[in-house]
Amino acid sequence: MYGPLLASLTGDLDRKAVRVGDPTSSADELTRGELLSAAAVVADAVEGMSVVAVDGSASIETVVAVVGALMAGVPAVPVPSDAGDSERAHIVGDSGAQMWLCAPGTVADPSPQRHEVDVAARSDKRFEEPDESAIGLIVYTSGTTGKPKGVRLSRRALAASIDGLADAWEWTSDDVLVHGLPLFHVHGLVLGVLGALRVGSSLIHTVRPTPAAYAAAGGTLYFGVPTVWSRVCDDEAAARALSSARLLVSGSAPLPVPVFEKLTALTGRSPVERYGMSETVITLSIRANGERRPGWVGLPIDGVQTRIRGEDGQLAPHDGETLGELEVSGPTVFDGYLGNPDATAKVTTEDGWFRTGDVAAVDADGFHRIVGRESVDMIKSGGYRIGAGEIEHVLLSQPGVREAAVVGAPDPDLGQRIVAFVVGELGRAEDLIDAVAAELSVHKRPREVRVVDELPRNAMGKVQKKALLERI
Ligand code: MCA
Ligand code: AMP
Repeated sequence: MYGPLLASLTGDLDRKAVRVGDPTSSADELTRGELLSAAAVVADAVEGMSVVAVDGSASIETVVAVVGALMAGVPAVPVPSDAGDSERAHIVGDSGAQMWLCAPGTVADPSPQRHEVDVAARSDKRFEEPDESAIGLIVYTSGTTGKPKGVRLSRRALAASIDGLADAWEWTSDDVLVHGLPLFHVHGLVLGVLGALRVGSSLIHTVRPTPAAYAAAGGTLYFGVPTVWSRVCDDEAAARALSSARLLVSGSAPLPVPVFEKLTALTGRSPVERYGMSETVITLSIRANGERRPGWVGLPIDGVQTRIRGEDGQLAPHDGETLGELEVSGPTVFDGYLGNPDATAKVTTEDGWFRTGDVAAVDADGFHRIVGRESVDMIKSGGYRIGAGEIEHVLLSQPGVREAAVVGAPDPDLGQRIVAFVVGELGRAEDLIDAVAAELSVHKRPREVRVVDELPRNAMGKVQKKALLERI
């Protein structure tokens, strides 16, 4: 029904497909034809494998690697480029990846075997795309407790999400997409790379999502997380340079209303907000030709249905006021957590809808407002989803730490900032921060460690995180 995922790569082969690099300096570039031929070499190397890991560094090799795996029909697992030892080992081990795909000299892990992507290599071998029900990507994401889980995304879910956004945003091959988001999550990789390749618009990846790089890139369509847009607003010259863009899109976390307003004032463009999740790829968006209401994330994309369920377990009315957990159904929903049917069952209703864990209201016109997460243990910092439990686990394994509790404190730059409360005999707080960066990933590190005599607990002995948040 959705056709080959990357069909537009095979037409107009001399057209620019992707450029990765700071726009103010030299960059790596590939036309569609070059990308297709370089990716065919990767596809040849991985053909027949069951899963491959891709180093998710912001590089053109990552693009070639993911396209190559998709061409060969082998599910790709993007691995965070800043992942520490345990997180990398967990992702590679849990997914059963049989090969690393990476840029030359970037991955030192002894296993599995490594294929270094050569962007200058060419092959004219062509591959038949598998059925759309085949898994295209497995993206690892955090829960409230435990290690990250592998989210199995079918090629159908990827295609339906991109097509839904193309429809909502009037996104065409005439657009030039610009962003500098990480290439190991849905936002940067699925929407930001596969989206451009499927729609046929050329992509400029700025490596880092800095205001200066965005201003210099000269695109028509820009993606950012709220932290990026807030930083753009702090650099007024850069913000004004975006006035000629067609759409400025924000997602991955709530866009604060003051940032919406300032960006509108500086660029003359109201940002378009959209809402998604690793497990649902993309669910809701403001439409390019529709109302842009600050604090609201718009309507379901084509083919997707939503509903909200109140605390009483009943479906809640769409009156713009009543809050409930958002549930989603449609072709964009994932195919379950890899090897974890219990976790999949917990987020699936009896009639097969996905429970997002986000609290929302829907108005009579179908417009959605995301109010927050049901659990305080799911933190969004700089647009990254981080589970309090995984950080607490690492902190508790450090010498001298007897108790640990992690919260997401409100932060003007990051949305939420990770603050760790610890009880014990401790040396330097920085050692705990470094331990989390080295074991999990740099973006999961606490920004602050507070040593306390005891943690507030209720009668059952459970840590009262709301009381900790009140102390900040
Ligand atoms: C500092 N650094 C450290 C340490 N302290 N490194 C190791 N150990 C330490 N203790 C250094 C790092 O080396 C790195 O340096 C730098 O700090 C990174 O700092 P950080 O503060 O993390 O970077 P930032 O610039 O503040 O990052 C802000 C950001 C980033 C750019 C907005 O958070 C970001 O890229 N967010 C996007 C997240 C995202 O795409 N989420 C999508 C998931 P150096 O700079 O030298 O390397 S959501 C999703 O996919 C759904 C579907 C959706 O809706 O979109
Ligand atoms: P992830 O799994 O990393 O993709 O994170 C998904 C989560 O990001 C969602 O469950 C929401 O909590 C949050 N999120 C994504 N987009 C938005 C948005 N536009 N507004 C509010 N929250 C968002």
